[in-house]
Amino acid sequence: MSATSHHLHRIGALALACAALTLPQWAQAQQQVVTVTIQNLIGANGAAFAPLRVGFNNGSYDAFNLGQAATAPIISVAEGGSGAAWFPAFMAADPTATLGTVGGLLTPGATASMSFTVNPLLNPYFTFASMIVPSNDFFIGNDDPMEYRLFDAAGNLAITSITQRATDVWDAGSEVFDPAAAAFVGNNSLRANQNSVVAFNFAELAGFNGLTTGAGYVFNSGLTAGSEIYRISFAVTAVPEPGSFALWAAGLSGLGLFVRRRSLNAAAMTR
Ligand SMILES: [Ca+2]
Ligand SMILES: [Ca+2]
Repeated sequence: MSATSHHLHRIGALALACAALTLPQWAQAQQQVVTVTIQNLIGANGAAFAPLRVGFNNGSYDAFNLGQAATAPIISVAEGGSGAAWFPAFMAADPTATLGTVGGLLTPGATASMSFTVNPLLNPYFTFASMIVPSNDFFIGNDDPMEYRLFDAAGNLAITSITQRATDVWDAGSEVFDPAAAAFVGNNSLRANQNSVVAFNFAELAGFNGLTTGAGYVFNSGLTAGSEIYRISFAVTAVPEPGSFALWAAGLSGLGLFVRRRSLNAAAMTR
């Protein structure tokens, strides 16, 4: 070993020792693989749902409030089922959140699943949003970003499922009710600004009854206030780890991989 490489080796060992001393709490947490399963509980010929946009997060991103004008990111979900504005806004507010999408168009009775690797201490909260299809600007989602604390303080799964009912359906208040202008069943260029606020509303879905949906069936809302419409279920398996120090050391040499995975995640989000 030359004097120079010996010196570098010493610096490297020192850096690792310092890193171990300053190891942040989140880096010590056991990563969990969370499998999210979604089910459309609505009866045949009822509403479908756009892909579910999800975020495992620190509870800081709040896209909408009951009785207030919807933000642009939640409008993009509610009017078009898109995550193209929601994901960047979420990431800007909470840069270490784990974000993604579950499923495609979820027709009545259908299910879909997706798995995410989540740090339960860094991102204990779960936020979701999905457009109801057909609708002008109806969606499901959590108003309070801290409503669903998926993991407790010890990192254990605290919620196994979330069930949404007809009374949980939101009207974003951004687009006037008009089946002829609704995305996927009408001419989207005809839509008109509603200039209202976020409110509960499932009754207007019956206004689509008799229309042929994009999925090819004749729509019949069939909902009453107590109808269960959607379930999100969670199951976890721990990611095997060789010990937190080894993980941290591997992390130092894997920063390039981390950056590459972040860009892959970003690519996945914009689908
Ligand atoms: Ca809110
Ligand atoms: Ca509306």
